[in-house]
Amino acid sequence: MFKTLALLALACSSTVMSTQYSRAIARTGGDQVSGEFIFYNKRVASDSNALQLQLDVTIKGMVPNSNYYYHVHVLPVPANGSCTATLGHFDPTGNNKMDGKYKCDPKNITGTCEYGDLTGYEGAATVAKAGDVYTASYGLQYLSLDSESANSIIGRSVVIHNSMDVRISCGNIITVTRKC
Ligand SMILES: [Cu+2]
Repeated sequence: MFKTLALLALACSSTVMSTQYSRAIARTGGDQVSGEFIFYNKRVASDSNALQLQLDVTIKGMVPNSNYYYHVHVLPVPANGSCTATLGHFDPTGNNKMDGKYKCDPKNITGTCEYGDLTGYEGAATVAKAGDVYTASYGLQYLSLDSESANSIIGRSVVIHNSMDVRISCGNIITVTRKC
């Protein structure tokens, strides 16, 4: 314990290593499939004032060779655990006109994608064999952990859908702020 604190203090006092992260975690439960989604701000090395949101994804219990999709949904999961009650995907720019023609083009995220459609621009989650754990890690420049931002994911949820588009796992985005 003492050692951990000492290390933390050392890291925080350093001006080279910026360790002032702000993070949020969504743990999604379900009968078979479960996920962990860690969102965290990372300082951009070239600009000490700039923060970039990152996401680390871990999903367990997936059927092999089947596509799974996950998104940030508008509302949190209510106490009864209903994934349906989270409404649709978080879409702050209204790129999905709900006309049945929605298609997220990863080359034009700002013009075509719901910002909450994470697998829309990063690709579906899939595993090759039973027991494999899916992991992915990438930047999320269009979403924010700043509650003042129009693109804020605070107070929302993450939902995993199976290949039949059934919502099988969901959980709330819980903020964990770390400051030096
Ligand atoms: Cu979804």
